[in-house]
Amino acid sequence: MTEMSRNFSPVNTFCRMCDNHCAITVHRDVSGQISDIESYPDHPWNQGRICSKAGGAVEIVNHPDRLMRPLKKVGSGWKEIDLEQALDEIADRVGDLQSNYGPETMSVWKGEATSFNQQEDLAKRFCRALGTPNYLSVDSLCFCTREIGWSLVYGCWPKPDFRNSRCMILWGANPPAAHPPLTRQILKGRERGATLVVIDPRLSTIARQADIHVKPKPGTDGALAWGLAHQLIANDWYDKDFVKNYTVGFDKVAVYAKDFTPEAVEAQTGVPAQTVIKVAALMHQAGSRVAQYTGNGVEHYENGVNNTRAIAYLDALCGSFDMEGGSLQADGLGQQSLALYEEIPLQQLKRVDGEKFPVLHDFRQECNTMTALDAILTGDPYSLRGMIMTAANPVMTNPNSEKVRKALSALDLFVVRELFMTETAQLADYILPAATFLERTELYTYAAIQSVSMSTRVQSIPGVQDEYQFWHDIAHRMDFGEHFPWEDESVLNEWLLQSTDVDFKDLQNTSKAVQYQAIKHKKWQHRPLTTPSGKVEFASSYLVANGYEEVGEYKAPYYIRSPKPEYPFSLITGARNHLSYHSSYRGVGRFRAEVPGPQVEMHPDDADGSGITDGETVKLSSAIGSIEIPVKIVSRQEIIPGVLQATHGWKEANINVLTHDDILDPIDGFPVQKGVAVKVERIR
Ligand SMILES: Nc1nc2c(c(=O)[nH]1)N[C@H]1C(S)=C(S)[C@@H](COP(=O)(O)OP(=O)(O)OC[C@H]3O[C@@H](n4cnc5c(=O)[nH]c(N)nc54)[C@H](O)[C@@H]3O)O[C@H]1N2
Ligand SMILES: Nc1nc2c(c(=O)[nH]1)N[C@H]1C(S)=C(S)[C@@H](COP(=O)(O)OP(=O)(O)OC[C@H]3O[C@@H](n4cnc5c(=O)[nH]c(N)nc54)[C@H](O)[C@@H]3O)O[C@H]1N2
Ligand code: SF4
Ligand SMILES: [Mo]
Repeated sequence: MTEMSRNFSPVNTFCRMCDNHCAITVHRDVSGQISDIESYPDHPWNQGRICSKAGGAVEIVNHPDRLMRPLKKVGSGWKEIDLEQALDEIADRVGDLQSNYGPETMSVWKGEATSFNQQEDLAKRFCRALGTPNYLSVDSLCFCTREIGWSLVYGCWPKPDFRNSRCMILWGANPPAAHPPLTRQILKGRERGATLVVIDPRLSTIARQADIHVKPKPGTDGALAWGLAHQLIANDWYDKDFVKNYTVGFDKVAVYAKDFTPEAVEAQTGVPAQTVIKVAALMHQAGSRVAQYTGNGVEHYENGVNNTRAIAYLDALCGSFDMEGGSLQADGLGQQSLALYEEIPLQQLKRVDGEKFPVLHDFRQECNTMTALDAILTGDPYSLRGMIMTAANPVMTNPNSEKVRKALSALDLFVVRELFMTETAQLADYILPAATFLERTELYTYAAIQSVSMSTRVQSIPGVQDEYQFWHDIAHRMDFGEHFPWEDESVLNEWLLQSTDVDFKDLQNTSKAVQYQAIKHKKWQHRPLTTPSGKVEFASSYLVANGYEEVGEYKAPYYIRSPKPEYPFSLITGARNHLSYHSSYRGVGRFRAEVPGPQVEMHPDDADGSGITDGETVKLSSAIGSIEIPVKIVSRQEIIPGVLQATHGWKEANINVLTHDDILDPIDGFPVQKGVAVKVERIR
């Protein structure tokens, strides 16, 4: 960093290279171009630390391939057009489609790259105002299973208090790659003497630090959780007062857990019976200071919701729910609602996923993307003909890529808002250049510390719109401008905070946080939970009413339930790597230099068995499709034999060509993107 570049108005704001929203300071050079990113010292979430992804934003905002002008598909090529013309044409075509085929023929799809919360609610607002129930998003394969699983039990998704914990349990999560600020909390917990248990079929970065690394077969976490419940109950190690006074359905859980003896768990999961006994004893010794966290590794299986429920029960059994050192029932900011759920309920309109996933809809007010893509191709329950997509690249990230490509190509109108020309954008009729996070201002809430911050717009590029401006401009071209009355994002932010005690001015032009509510525990003593019974629900009458199991019963994943000899391996996909991010950031030179290309990790015994050598390109196939991909033979401890791993998002070897959009969790519709039954064939 030169002295010169430091002279030009550094801006304090937040990083959104991932969903952690770390506080940063952005520097600009003499010409005003963004030139460097540093950590900002004084924010309670990242505490003056940032990871090496943050600096990549400099390359992204200034990238020569960045889209700066709207593109319209003409024949098989692209024509640059003016923004005003593009917006006029899009608004006209949306209007025509809706007049011809009904309002529900349109859909909106929001991806991961603009975070959740505010941008999501804006997109939902647009959808409602447009009059269609077909809001689609990456959520239906990102975190809904975790949120729904925990919320079915507690009415919320509790946040682990690792710093004050005595026993920290990570299920299918690798925070050093995925959530660096969480890693620091885990390390703090360790420093203070907590035991770290990591449950993962692979030796992930965090597993290397674990006191106990438990390696279940993919998709069998539910059996393990039931095994731990069995131990806690059979040994009388559960919190009887809490269970008696604040829960419903314990008897049913006690009966169901009976079969999950340590030996039965070993048979299902491959985890030695002694390990199950040891982990349960550690939980017991930690009293109510057991902090659990579930990651993506429990999802992407067709049994994810019930497996998550089984894991969630353990908090209640340990008496650690909303306890210091256990988990926090975090209070929300209470900002104004943007999503128009009540104002425009749209109950008269049939959703494109019909009645298939009522639970997903009740909790998230959105439709399942896999089912929506099917509807485009089949016209069942009706034909979905239009889509506006932002911040997503589902050709690379949704399961069954070839079908995704086919479905999106079949749309009459497909509009994509993007930074770059992606595999998905290529299928669009219009591509609109989108603002990056450094060209927006938005609120970021940090639920675990009950705090809020607001990012600052560092620069604006003429013709490159932020999310709000785009929704606003289309709404005003159609007949629902009244739902987008705010002049710009900043005015919107001020409005959002009006229902809170937080002063907009306190958040302006700073990377500081304001705590909107002091942290308090044991709120269940005086406030009912938001579950139907107001208590912790071991058993769910709501699920029974929707046709599902009362307790979180364990079902083995499909590759175990109905094994096919021709597909002998179980493939995990998507384990995060520090410098790769789904399909994004592949164009960042400094990341590309450090991240190896696509590869499939394999145990040495599996490689020996087939004569495969390290680095050799093989053909990897599932019942859905095949790709060619180089093999990385890892060391013996790094993965369990019979299990493979490949990270998603590489166009050179797109692993989602293999994953299942046809085997879905019956409760929320999550697809099988992990534990995929595959075979490996040598090419040469
Ligand atoms: N650098 C980087 N950071 C990211 C992302 C990224 O792409 N790159 N993506 C962000 C997003 S959107 C998300 S959702 C989060 C995800 O964050 P995490 O949930 O922490 O995801 P991973 O780091 O992939 O860790 C998942 C772990 O689960 C393990 N696993 C796989 N199958 C199973 C199983 O059946 N049982 C168990 N117990 N473990 C299993 C995998 O081996 C892997 O180590 O990361 C976020 N952060
Ligand atoms: N096989 C397998 N597949 C997976 C996973 C897995 O573990 N295994 N994980 C799944 C998970 S958890 C997730 S969250 C999804 C993510 O799936 P997606 O939501 O499709 O995420 P990305 O691939 O990162 O695509 C985001 C796109 O947004 C663009 N973009 C970046 N910043 C902005 C912005 O500010 N505005 C706009 N408008 N666009 C922007 C980027 O250029 C990029 O093309 O992948 C899922 N897919
Ligand atoms: S963890 Fe890294 S990439 Fe994510 S917000 Fe923080 S600094 Fe940015
Ligand atoms: Mo995700």
